[in-house]
Amino acid sequence: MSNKKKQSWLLLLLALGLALALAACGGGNDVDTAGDDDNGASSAGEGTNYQIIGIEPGAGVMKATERAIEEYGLDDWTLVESSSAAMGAELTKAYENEEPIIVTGWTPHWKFAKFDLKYLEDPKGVYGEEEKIHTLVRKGLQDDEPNAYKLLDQFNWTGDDMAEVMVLIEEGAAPEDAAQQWIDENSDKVDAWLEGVDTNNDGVISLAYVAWDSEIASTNVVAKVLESIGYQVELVQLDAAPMFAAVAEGEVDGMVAAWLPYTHEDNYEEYGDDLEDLGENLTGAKIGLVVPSYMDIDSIEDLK
Ligand code: PBE
Repeated sequence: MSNKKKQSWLLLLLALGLALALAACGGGNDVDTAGDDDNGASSAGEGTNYQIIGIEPGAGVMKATERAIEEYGLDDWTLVESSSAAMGAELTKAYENEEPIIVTGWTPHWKFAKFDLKYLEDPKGVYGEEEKIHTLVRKGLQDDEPNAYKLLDQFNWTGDDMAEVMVLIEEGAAPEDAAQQWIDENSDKVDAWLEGVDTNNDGVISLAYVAWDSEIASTNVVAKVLESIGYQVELVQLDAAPMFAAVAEGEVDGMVAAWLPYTHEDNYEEYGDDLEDLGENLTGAKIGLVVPSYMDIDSIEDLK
């Protein structure tokens, strides 16, 4: 090798070494939005007071989170009971201030349209996999109200459809107005649900739901369509288990809010034999722990 060549090799090595040294120092200066120290895991705990912001007790995602705390050994952490609306408000406040927060989350949900968020990886599979939302009706509905039954059976849409209604509500629309707007803008889909359905009815149909943002959206859309074919509709707001019980006991006609096979597995096991499952109305749903993307943790295991 010529001297000149040797020199340029040396220079290259020096430059490489300098770059590596700089990178090593620079790491510590990164803005750590998840907390004060460099370790994303413990800083997430300190930044959030070791609290996971939950929703209504009885929701499947709450039960799954209690299991996650146990299975991942998150002894320092507490799951805070709250409501879906309060969880959304806390997430919004934290996000606007770029503060760390961990919530029990699910898709479809307006929060993913509004914020840059991520699910924490769940290597133990505590939260299950892809969920489907099913329509369940009371036994005997088909004989009593064949047109309501047929519409409920034919109701199906996508996660994006549902999220559109949720975003309208989040932005201030009354649920029934958001539902009507979506129906007006998606008449092709609604027409398909009404195929072969006689539109001249005069009965009363009652639907049970829980005040989860996703179910407020779907239940109001179905209610509006039922009204458009002559029914009077009663919406009955309950908790998760009583919602299943109400359909199984025939106290209400149906619900469009059963997340299966994981989220409501225990409710379905308890009440499934006493009701009629009309199958899925939405696929690709999901539950889990959700954090803003600016937090530097990626897995539930990082919380330990
Ligand atoms: N959710 C919304 C419910 C199902 C629909 C995910 C909050 C639950 O966890 O039971």
